[in-house]
Order: sequence, then structure tokens, then C-alpha cells
Amino acid sequence: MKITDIKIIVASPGRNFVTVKIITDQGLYGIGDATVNGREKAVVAYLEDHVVPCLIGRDPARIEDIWQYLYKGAYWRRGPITMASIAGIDMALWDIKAKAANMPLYQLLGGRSRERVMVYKHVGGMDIGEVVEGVQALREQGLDAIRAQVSIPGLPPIYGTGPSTDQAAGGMIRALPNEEVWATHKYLPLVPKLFEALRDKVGWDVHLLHDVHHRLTPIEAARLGKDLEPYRLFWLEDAIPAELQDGFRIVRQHTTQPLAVGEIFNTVWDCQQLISEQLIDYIRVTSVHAGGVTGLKRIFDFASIYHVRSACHGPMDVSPVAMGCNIHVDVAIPNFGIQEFSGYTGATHEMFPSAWSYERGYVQPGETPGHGVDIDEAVAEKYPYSPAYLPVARLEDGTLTSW
Ligand code: GCO
Ligand code: MG
Repeated sequence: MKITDIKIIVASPGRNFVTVKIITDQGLYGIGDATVNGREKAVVAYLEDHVVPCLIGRDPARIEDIWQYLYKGAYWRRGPITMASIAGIDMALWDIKAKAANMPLYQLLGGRSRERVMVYKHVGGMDIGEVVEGVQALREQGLDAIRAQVSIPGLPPIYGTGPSTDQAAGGMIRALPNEEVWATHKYLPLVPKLFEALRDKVGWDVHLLHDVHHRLTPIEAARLGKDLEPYRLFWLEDAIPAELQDGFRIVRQHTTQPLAVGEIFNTVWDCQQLISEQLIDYIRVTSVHAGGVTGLKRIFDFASIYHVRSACHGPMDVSPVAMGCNIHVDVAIPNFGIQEFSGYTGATHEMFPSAWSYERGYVQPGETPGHGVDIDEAVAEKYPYSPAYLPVARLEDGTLTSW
């Protein structure tokens, strides 16, 4: 079999997605996700100018060799643009291999290790009452794990909490980055009150999660972890900036609150210390940002040695293609923890017919040969690329800060 053509398709059915379609001389094709939220065009250029010409005529069955060719061969290793480009190609190649074998992808990864894959969804709100209501509503819809975020009184709504940044409406609603305001001293005493109210109203049978979005220093995160201990969160996510690996040791020394990080990591080397020193409990890499199925499996296998569990990043800017690949990996690996699943717009589902399915808090990969996610190119044409960015955050005095 030979690769005859590779198409890079950019469309925005609610979010911008970069999709790779690898076509072979045998009529089989494979689909991959190469989206980097807010930097989509950079990946398109990387793929079209530097990757596609090198792959025409190659054997699509040689997945590991092509991964190494694109990784080692580039000389300029790692980084989100390179690794998303590799991911898009890698997912499409696994799709072709599994279609050729007439098997769902998870069978090629060792087969099922569990009957179903638990997901968590998000609830945000302008005040604690609104978040409690949202969590109760998701409980009624069958969710066993829920991420809760609340807006800070006296400050405008921030990403993930309020209507101005509603993820269902696209989250990144502006053509240029929205500038948000952050105040740690107002946030720190509020979050324990949120989880006290949640435990009071929804009880102890549900897994509760919280995402700090990299906003704290290590000692502030340690304080938050201690204050949240009575409410036994499933995890505290991105408590400090992800690149501050030594900082996690400080957080760890002070709290038994489980810690999760990884959505901005691209390779096993970004999280090697965190995993091997057992400074975290969950590694949140995702197929599209961590080098595809090959990269993701490599990281999770490494993590399994240290009993660190998986938790694939799965917001709506991780396309249904990457979600499908994540779910095939989730169902197969021994150290699965949880899968993030924030849901997609109707237009996104229309554009990506998918074999994976969601029902009452759990997902299944489906039994279609390949990873089971396709792209309807006619639908994609209806939703052209439209520039959109994540917000930036400033302190009340105007200083730019992490979020
Ligand atoms: C999450 C994330 C997202 C990211 C987004 C960036 O936990 O789902 O923090 O909300 O901010 O995916 O593109
Ligand atoms: Mg997050």
C-alpha cells in the first residue's frame, strides 16, 4: 500500500478544527486531528509545507517509522505545532491500519481492559448556587464525575465559569483574545466554600473535580489543596503552571489532594519527572497534542510503571477524531483513570460522523473498523475557518498573568 495524497481540511463548526485525510492507492483512507486551539494555521503550514511532501509514496503500514521520521528527522523536536502535526498523521495511519485489519482500533492496542469509560463533564456558574444547580442537573443525567468552576464575585466572568465565556457558545468568542481579570486572594477562600456546598447538596457518591488553569504559585496551590481536603476531590487540575515541574513537589509536600496536569504537554519528556517522582496522580495528555495514538500510548505505558493514571484532555477543541482515538486508548490501557468530555455542537457532530458514543456519563469506542470517525467534507465547506483565540488574563493592576 502507498500514500497517494494527504488533504488538510480546516473548518469551524463551532470551533476551528484542522483535520488530516491520508489517501492510499488501495482506496483506504484514514483521518487524523491536528488542531492547536488558536494556532490552527501554523499547523496547516507545518503539515502542507514540511510534512505532506515527505510522505507521498510511503507505506502507510510503517506507523512507528513514520513517527520517528517526523520526530527525529525534523531535528527541531517537540513543541505543540510539531507534535500536533505528527499526531494528525499518526491517527490517520492507525485508522488505515485498523481498517485494513477490519478491526476497531482498540483491538490493535491489546483489546478491551474495561467494559466502559467514565467521563467527566463541566459545570460553571456565576455563583455557588448556580454551580450547585448545574451539578445536580448533570447528576440527574447520569454523570458520576463532574468538574465545578465558579466565577469570583466582584470580578467579570472568567473562562469556564460564566455566560460571557460559555464553552457551549464556543468559549473563545472573540477574533482577538478577550482580556480577563484575575485576583488570587479573592479566589482562594471561595473554592472551598463551593465544594462544601456541593458535598452538602450532592453528597459523597459523586467524583468532584476542579481546574485551577495554572493560576497559582506552588505555596498558594498547597494552601488550596489543604483547604479542599475535607471535600475529597477526585483531583485538583493544573494547580500551578505546568512547566514548573519542581513546584509540584512543594504542592505534594503539603496536601493529600490528588493532582492532575498535562493538557499542554506534548511528549513523555515533558512529564517524565512528574511521573517518575510520583508528583502527580493523573496525566492529562491527549492524542492530538501528544503525538497521536503512538505518542499517547507511550506516555500512558510509562505512567503505568509508576501507577499514575490516564485522564485524556477532551474539551470541545479536541476534535471528535482525537476523542475517538482517546476512547480506543482509554478502553485498552491498564492504567485508565478518567476521560474529559465536554461535548460538541450539533454542527461538529454533523461534520464528523463518529462510531464512538456517549451515554449517561460513559463512552464507548464503537466496533467500526478503524478509529471510527470520518469527516464529511461537504459539511466542512459550510463552516469556513474563523479566527478565534483563548482569553488572556491580567491581575487587577494590569499585569499579565498565567491562566
Ligand atoms: C480543560 C482545559 C480547556 C483548555 C482548552 C485550551 O481542562 O478542558 O483547561 O478548557 O483551556 O482546551 O484550548
Ligand atoms: Mg484544564
